[in-house]
Amino acid sequence: MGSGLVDRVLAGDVRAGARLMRDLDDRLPSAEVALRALWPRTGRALVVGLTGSPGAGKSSLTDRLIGHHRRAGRTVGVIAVDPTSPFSGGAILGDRIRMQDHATDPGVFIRSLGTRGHLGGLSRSTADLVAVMDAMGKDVILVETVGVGQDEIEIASLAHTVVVVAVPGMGDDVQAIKAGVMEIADLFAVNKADREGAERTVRDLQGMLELRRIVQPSGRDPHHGHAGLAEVAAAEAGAFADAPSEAWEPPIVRTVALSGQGVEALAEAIDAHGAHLAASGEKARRDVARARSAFVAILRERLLASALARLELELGRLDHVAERIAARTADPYQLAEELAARVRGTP
Ligand SMILES: Nc1nc2c(ncn2[C@@H]2O[C@H](COP(=O)(O)OP(=O)(O)OP(=O)(O)O)[C@@H](O)[C@H]2O)c(=O)[nH]1
Ligand SMILES: [Mg+2]
Repeated sequence: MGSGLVDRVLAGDVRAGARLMRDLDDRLPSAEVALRALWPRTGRALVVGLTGSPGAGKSSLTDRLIGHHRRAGRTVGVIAVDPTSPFSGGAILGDRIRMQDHATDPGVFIRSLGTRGHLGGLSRSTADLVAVMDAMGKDVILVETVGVGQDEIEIASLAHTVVVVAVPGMGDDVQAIKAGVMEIADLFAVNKADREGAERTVRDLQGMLELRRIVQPSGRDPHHGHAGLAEVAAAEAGAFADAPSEAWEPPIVRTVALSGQGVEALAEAIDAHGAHLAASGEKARRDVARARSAFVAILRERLLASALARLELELGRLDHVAERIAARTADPYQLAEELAARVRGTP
């Protein structure tokens, strides 16, 4: 493959992009080399994450948003993450069908991604796909993740803008929306607003946002968790010079993805958030936070792979070692420390 593939990806060649994604999925060393060559040419795309409970309408909204961006002349990449699926990098899931209208549009590139069994987890493999689509020249990358487990929180370290999709009738106490999800939301879409209970859902969300304001009176954006370090880095880069009032109030937009009602308002709110990011210096901060978590994910995968290889070499298969640990004939703390020391090169 070599540099030919890299050049074709940079030229936006769909088949080259798909090929590279497959190779990444198969963990081919050549794919990693290609990613390295692409890296300096990435960082241009705006990454928008959509998360929400299963069936909330994320794919339907994504489909509508694709239409919006295409009409505005922007190219779009879509990554539909299905953490329950073993398939990776292939466009085989139902989402593809839901976004069928755009399947033949060369300005739209859609991939589904399963993450089961990957050492680096969701963030690592999704970040790789984002990088490839970015290198392909996609202006906007929409990442759909089902709101289960940690994945929905992880989307915050991957996206510039996080849209949380809520639906009416999720229960009578403050929804099934967890505190962590409230914190990562830059915008709320109350989808299926054609259904009963939408106003109630909007009021619940308003109440939760009000609480959040009281808990965080400074209006500091809690996005990305590790604000401290990233903020320092952004400040050093001069991005934060004096932007004291960069507080962003997450808007709540009612949508009916089926009819398209409210989708323009949602798209405008997403654009407004993008403009806010740029004007406030927050974009630079989030870019640093994204780079940070991507780097840590790569590092974690690397170190873990080295440690496990070492383990196999010296102590036998992981399953066997686990059996010994379970039988209390081996000590997990001591084993882990010894392996870590060896990986560090300081036995
Ligand atoms: N009544 C109503 N139904 C909707 C609306 N939006 C989506 N749906 C329906 O809800 C179902 C789920 O929509 P999807 O777009 O697949 O939802 P999703 O969040 O992507 O689902 P998963 O990816 O499986 O978690 C489909 O049958 C849609 O037709 C809406 O605004 N109103
Ligand atoms: Mg979906």
